[in-house]
Amino acid sequence: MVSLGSAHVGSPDVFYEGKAGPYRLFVTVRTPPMIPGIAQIEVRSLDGNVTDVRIAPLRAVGEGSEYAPPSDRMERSRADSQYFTGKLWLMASGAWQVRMEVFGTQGKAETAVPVPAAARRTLRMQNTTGTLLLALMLLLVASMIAIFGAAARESQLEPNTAASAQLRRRGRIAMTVSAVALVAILFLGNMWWNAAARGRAEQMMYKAPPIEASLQYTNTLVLKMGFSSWHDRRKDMLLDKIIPDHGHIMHLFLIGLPDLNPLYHLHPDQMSADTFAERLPVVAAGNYALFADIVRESGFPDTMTARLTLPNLPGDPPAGDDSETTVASPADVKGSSAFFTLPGNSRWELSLDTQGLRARQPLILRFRIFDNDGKPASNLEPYMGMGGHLVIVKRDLAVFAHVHPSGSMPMAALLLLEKQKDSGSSAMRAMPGMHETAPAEVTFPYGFPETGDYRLFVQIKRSGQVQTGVFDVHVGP
Ligand SMILES: [Cu+2]
Repeated sequence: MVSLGSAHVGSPDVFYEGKAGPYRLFVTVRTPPMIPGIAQIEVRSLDGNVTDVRIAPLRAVGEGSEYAPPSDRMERSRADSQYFTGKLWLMASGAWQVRMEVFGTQGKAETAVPVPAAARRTLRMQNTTGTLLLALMLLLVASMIAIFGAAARESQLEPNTAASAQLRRRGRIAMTVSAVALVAILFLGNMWWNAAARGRAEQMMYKAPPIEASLQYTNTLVLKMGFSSWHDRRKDMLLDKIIPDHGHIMHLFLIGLPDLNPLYHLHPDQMSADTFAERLPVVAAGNYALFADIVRESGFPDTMTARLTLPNLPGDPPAGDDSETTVASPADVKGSSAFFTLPGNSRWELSLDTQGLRARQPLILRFRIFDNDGKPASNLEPYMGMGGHLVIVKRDLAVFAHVHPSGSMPMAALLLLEKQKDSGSSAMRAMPGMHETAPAEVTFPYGFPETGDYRLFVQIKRSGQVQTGVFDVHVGP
């Protein structure tokens, strides 16, 4: 399986919803596919009157996180005064932050959004540049052939005498030999260049570390991380150590294939630097796609992927933060809302701000939880410190994202930035994502990266029990 994105799989943009002082912001950072490259930033103020936003890129941790470069002023939309756009250069791969100063009628406020930067592809040479360079190369080659020819034919000629037939022949031979030699040099040079570019691209282009899964002692899943040259080159950026993200060193998702049913959300323990293990709960035999989320000390996230075939396994039902869900009838989202019914006690509504979903469009996914009698649920509890967790999988597995009420970045990365600030002004404290006004509501900011069919698994906790709502959505162009 190929993993394309960084924070997740195939979902490289960052979506954040949170407070900067008195202002509530929805921030989208479209990360550049090439590094160095330009990140596109969109800020929407959801409440309060914002007049000006200034942004600056900084490293997430280390020396580079302490000295902010001069900030850039974001452009305010003429049509929508609470919408701002801007661009920032990200000069190297790794964990970055976009620091924001927000000005408005309620004064100045600050916040920061973590942004993982990683090259996903290389830029092709522009056609005009390529044509120009090809023409220059041909001119150079033709000139060199002419020089070799002239040297062989005329270098020993007396002034004012014409070259003899024999000298002319010598000239032609020199031209032929030099032409063959030059073509050979160009051919071999091209081969060397391509090999060097490939090797370099392999090191520069982000790749999640490979992970190997095996079953030991009947039902213990052992995961061993492999070597990734991309990460190895970035040891200087504190990328090797793994830190817990919302209470767990790893979030492991097993998704049944081919129908994306069932879903296991597990939390293996770290046995050594590169080995994780989890005693599996009772598992039905089948093929599974495995997604393992970890966060590095710098706040840089990795989602490692593998395939796994499991036999019927005995075991206990999942306990604690672990959960399992097998859904017979997921809700099909048409238009702007859909209902999902969980046997027994609850009815979930997904409502969208828009009619239908479009690729790359930032939006807030809003889930409301009701009791059977139609009243808003009153027994929601934080689940791993937050109002909810959302797992997004594209049918063809090209996209996987693990999103939270604060956004698509790892919560551990958000906390790192939070710690850098001294004051309590920021609002990443609103991390739980449980809305005070509507306690039975959980929201997630996100943008689907491409068109296609997706499944959403929303996980919340009610009276000590983890529940999962399942919604199928179609994202149009
Ligand atoms: Cu989570």
